[in-house]
Amino acid sequence: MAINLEKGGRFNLTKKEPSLQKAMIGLGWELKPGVSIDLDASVFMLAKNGKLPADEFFVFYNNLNSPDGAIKHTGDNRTGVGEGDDEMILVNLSKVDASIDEVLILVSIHEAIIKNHHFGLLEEAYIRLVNVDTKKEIIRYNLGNNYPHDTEIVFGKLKRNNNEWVFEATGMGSQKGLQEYINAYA
Ligand SMILES: [Ca+2]
Ligand SMILES: [Ca+2]
Repeated sequence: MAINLEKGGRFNLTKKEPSLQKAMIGLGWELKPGVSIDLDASVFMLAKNGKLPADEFFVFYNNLNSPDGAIKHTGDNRTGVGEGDDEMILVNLSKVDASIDEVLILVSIHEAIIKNHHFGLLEEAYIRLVNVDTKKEIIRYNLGNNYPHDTEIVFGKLKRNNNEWVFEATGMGSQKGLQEYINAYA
């Protein structure tokens, strides 16, 4: 059984899943009837100063691999149609560059402002973390209906704590757009 995290909940992966090397972070969403929304998962790999060491450490649908080989985005899903994971990010924890302190996972809505789209139009959305080697689902965080007007959400973070990796279910919504995050972290 996976651990269900609540907003703000933390899970020490290194302590509780010591065998974990390769993780699959899956994002799934379902839409209310008659709605078509394109959600995009992006990853910001941040150094201690809270910035990207280089632009390439921003992994998204146009840059599918991080330079250290630790993060692989499996590609853009435009509709979210179907059950299960709609966008997936593969993380190899042992390859994360030593300068990286935090791996932040943001989910944003493509062309949200133009199309007047927001997370309130989603039936449900979740993030889950699976051990690739054992196929075991370790943690799951269901977003719930707490973001009716938001256009992007910091879903979760992997934080390096000395030599341990801790997953945090951040659940921080905003309405500023993906570009503002890029500006802040670049
Ligand atoms: Ca997408
Ligand atoms: Ca779906």
